[in-house]
Amino acid sequence: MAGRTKKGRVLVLCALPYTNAVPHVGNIVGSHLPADIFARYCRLKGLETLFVGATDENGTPTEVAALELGISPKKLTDTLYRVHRDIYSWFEISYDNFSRTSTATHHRTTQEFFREIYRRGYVSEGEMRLPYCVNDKIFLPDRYVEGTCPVCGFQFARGDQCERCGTLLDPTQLIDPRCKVDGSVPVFRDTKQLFLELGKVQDRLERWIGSKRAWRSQVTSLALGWIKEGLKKRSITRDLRWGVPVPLKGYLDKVFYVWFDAPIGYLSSTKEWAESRGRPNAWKRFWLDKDARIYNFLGKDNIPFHTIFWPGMLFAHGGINLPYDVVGLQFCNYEGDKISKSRNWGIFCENVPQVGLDPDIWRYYLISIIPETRDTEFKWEDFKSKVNNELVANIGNFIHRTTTFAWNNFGGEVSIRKRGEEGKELVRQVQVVASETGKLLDEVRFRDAMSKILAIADLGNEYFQRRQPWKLIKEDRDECERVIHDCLSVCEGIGILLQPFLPRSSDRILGMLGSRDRSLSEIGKVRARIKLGAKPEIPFRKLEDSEIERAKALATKSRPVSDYFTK
Ligand code: B3M
Ligand code: ZN
Repeated sequence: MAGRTKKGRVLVLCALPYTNAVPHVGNIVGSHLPADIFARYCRLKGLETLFVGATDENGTPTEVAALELGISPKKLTDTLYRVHRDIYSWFEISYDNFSRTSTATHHRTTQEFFREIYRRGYVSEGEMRLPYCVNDKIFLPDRYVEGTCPVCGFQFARGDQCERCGTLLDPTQLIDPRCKVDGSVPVFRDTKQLFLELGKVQDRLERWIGSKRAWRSQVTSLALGWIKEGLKKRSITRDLRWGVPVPLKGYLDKVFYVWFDAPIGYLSSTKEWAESRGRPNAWKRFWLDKDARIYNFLGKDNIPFHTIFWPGMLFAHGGINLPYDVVGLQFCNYEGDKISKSRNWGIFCENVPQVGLDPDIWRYYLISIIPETRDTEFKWEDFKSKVNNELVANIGNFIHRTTTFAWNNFGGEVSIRKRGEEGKELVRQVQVVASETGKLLDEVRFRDAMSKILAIADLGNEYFQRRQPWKLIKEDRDECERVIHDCLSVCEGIGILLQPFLPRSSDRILGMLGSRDRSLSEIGKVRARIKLGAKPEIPFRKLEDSEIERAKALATKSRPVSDYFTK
């Protein structure tokens, strides 16, 4: 049922990346790519769809990275914003707006949001003991204090969260804390802060999460687990300079905690999109209208913030739509180990364009390793075999043999009066598999959905093989024309279904078939005449070992962030 109605409105959101690093392949498969496929699918289905994102530029991650590099936060974020934006656009991530949390609109939206939850009594004042580094002379951001997790004993737990057991932490809870910048032992100093009273929304959060039957079980169980422990108030301000200033007397020299303003970035980016379209109120269609569905895509380490903290903020504010689905993804490793920039282990996106492969080739392999339910792994051997054995040998081969046959034997134009019985049966099967593909995409299951498209190409290849058009052309030209027409209809269906996954290839294939801009509902529809739009070309080319070697040499070299700032 979910998402099958023809009319509807969908807002697709992808976790906002920090501007303290350049994205690696895990970031692409772990949020941007699945969010993009989903947004493209919703558009293809004819839903009113908006897909927005931004860079998460405030607070400690940026301030500390800038400190380490010896440059201003502004310089860092200006440069890295562009790097992020260009990488996502290279991978054809179809953001309708990709903004930044340093914009005036975002600052204003955050401050208004705060005023409202303050007015409604969800903010309290208090003292906090915060780690202060006497060497760097700053209060250390939570995640720049490291120590032993009081819950599971992990020795490298961060001050905001233990990466091993997922517990949300406060730096004071860490055993043996140390400053991540210079290793010194921080001193704890008292400072006045503002707190979000999460306890006041606990019941509502619990009921809300409990009602989410369609969420992935790992997301629901994580979220309910934290609620069971009891939600405590959480500080929403910091003693930093870089960020959104707190508009309250007594706190004017502080900024908001980055996890407070970052999710509001979803809202600000939508507002900016609306303003840029000259329809300043259009953001309300997605955030206030009850019919709109908001899908959040994010990595598993961001699940608590999207199932507890942000919804908690929304309950405190009232009137704004909560997420409809929180699609929490797992991690993607590289060749047997965790991706790590410092160990130079992984695929680093800044070099991927230089490799010279089409973005769709990357997308095809990356889709197969979207970490939907468990951690996955990037392996070059798989990259090559998936592309060559599936994309080239199955989908590509079927489209190529069909179109070249039509071109060579029928001048690229085939007509029929009526589909034959076997053709009808073939198309019926294709339609069944196509609707299964849609259902899987409704359930945000990308890998299974993609494999359904392979199944359609299998049906086509079997049909081509069985009907032997190369023999038929000599015996019964009309029947042969019907068979090729059937096969071209299947090619068209594949072209349409590929659109969310491999947008460029889909365009190219549909262009070749003379059938651009087809919608899902047109899959399998009889067209009396199919006229190819161009001389057939090989849709996908086989990858050579040398290309894999070259890709490996280039894409696995990480570039230090400091490189972007040295002349
Ligand atoms: N920037 C964490 C991250 O990049 C954080 C996400 C914010 S989403 C509102 O993993
Ligand atoms: Zn732990």
